[in-house]
Amino acid sequence: MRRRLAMILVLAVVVTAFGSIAVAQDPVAVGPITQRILDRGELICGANGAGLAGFAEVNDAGEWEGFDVDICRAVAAAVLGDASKVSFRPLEAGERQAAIQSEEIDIMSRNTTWTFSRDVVWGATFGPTTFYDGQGLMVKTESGITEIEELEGSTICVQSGTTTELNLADAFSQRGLAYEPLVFADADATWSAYVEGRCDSFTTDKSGLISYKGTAADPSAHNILDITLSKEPLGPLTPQSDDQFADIVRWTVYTLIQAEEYGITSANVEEFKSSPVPEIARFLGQGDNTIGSLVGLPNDFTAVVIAQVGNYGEIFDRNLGPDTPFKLGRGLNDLWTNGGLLYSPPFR
Ligand SMILES: N[C@@H](CCC(=O)N[C@@H](CS)C(=O)NCC(=O)O)C(=O)O
Repeated sequence: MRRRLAMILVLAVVVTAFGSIAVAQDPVAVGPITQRILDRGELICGANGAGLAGFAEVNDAGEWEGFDVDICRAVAAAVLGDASKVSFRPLEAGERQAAIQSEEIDIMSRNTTWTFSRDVVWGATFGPTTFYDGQGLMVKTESGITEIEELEGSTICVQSGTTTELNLADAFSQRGLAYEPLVFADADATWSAYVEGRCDSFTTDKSGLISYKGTAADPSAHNILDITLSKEPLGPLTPQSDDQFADIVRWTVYTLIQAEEYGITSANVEEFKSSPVPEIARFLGQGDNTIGSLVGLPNDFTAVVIAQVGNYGEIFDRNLGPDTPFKLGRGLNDLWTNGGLLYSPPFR
């Protein structure tokens, strides 16, 4: 009797052990934010409310487009297999903290600077920087102003709820310069006040200045001073409640960067899928390689993202490159192999 009991016990242990092995081999469970996205069949992305040409705006066909928009589309392609399944929520600068904390959005991709206090106080998880920027100053060309020192005693239009407002105070006090800030809660009012001549200068991220200048009635009437007041690393962020979703966002951005480094584009990704190079087969989740399945996604999510949205360089060129009104150079936003700061950790 005892022996039989012992046998049953041993069997039970073995079954439990195998059972747990079987559980470990089951697909990885997804976290709460990813599950919400899968359930509603749509990613909710916080975007620039006023519209920032080149980064986020609604085009004539009523579709959102731009560099920041494409980052959300890439995440939708990774999670849902469809880059079009995104609903955009316009957010003014001062609405960002509440949007992250209430989790009314799954992700924010909205010219938002990664700072210490936003990271720890907002309860956000920042993904990799997608656009290395810095704050600039714009003046009317007719003013003849070329140096920040010439703005002593001037009025400067600036938006509240931004790093811009804080950096401006630092930059002028460091130089012992007096100025009068004219502060607005929304971007268009800030810009209009400057255009109407209520301010001598308009300040924001240089990407924002280039965007406004590019869409101004007469771009040559505005001059961006040759000075950078701050570091503005812009990128996507998510609520802190789902580490695994934050991983998905992080590695989706790295997918875009790594694809550019390998020369994999939306046009050639199909051919690359049969590449004999082990690290490329692994990156694209081909054969026995496990990539996406480790974060609960289709194993080849990288290939899906690249096919639907393109690599980082394609996204940059499409929205900001030589064929756009902005004609932005890559500068710091180039691959590390070209002297820029874009560097993906290895996919292994
Ligand atoms: N990168 C800065 C500034 C971002 C920002 O909000 N810039 C303004 C001026 S271009 C903007 O986009 N406003 C649009 C809006 O509030 O709807 C930050 O994260 O605070």
